[in-house]
Amino acid sequence: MNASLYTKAFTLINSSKNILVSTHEHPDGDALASVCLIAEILSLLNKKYSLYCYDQINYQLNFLPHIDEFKNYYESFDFDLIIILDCGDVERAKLNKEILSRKPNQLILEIDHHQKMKDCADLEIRDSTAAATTEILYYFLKANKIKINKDMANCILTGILTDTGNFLYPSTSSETVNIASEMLTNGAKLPQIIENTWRNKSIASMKTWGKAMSRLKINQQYNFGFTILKSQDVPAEVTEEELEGISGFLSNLSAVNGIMLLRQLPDGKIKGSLRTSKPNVDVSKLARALGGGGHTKASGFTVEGNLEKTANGWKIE
Ligand SMILES: [Mn+2]
Repeated sequence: MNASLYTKAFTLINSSKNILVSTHEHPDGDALASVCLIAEILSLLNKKYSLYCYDQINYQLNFLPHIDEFKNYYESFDFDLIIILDCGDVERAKLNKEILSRKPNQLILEIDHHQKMKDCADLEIRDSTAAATTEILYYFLKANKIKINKDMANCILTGILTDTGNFLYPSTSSETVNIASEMLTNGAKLPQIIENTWRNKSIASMKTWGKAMSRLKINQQYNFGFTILKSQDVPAEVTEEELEGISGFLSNLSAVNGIMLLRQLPDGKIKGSLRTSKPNVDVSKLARALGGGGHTKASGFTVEGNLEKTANGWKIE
């Protein structure tokens, strides 16, 4: 990554007066930790800022700094800078159209590790080889000589651990592990992060995971694992966040090219999650062909339709 991009981004932040920071809908640990980290920097710079997320935050990440500042409405409309984190596409933040119509007096800065979908950012820092958006933010801090405090270290480690499934996914590089180690030295609390992001499953969610496991089938032609969850399989008390790890866990299946989880959403659409741990397989190609996106080893899509049982599996009708 070109270091001057990081300094350019910091100059942009420094010259802005009212900043909106946002991330994708249904935010995951990395998305929230990235926003909290930027909020920590902005508060140290005494900047006026707001944190926005389309969905309400029910993730158990109360140890992250500024997490209680998230709003799912706008307190102001005159932002001169919008920072979008962890989104392949600005649209995934689902910002109000009015918020985005203040050009030319408003700029968009995007920092992300997904593959680019389409974009309208004025300055983009994108590295699809990074394991987490917080990994990119680590380099941003270093390039701008910002001292990493305990709160920032917790944010960076949370993003890395949640987006790599605690270093299980192939996106984990030696840099990822080195950064995590440095964050521990800087005071990040590993046990607290693990308790709140991994050992946080309810009985209802474990049983839902079990349903997905018990339906697992292998498609012999593609040597691909498939399973489904119908909407009635998922009790109302099970959150999106609790369902998040299923596809990652399924990718532990040995000797397959990858896995696909199809899940019927309450609104009737079907969400597909693709994972692979094979070095030569790129599941994002399939996700993109189906209108989705993501990473080469972990990607997803959403399609209209219904899950119907067939003689030897399931199909989308
Ligand atoms: Mn991420």
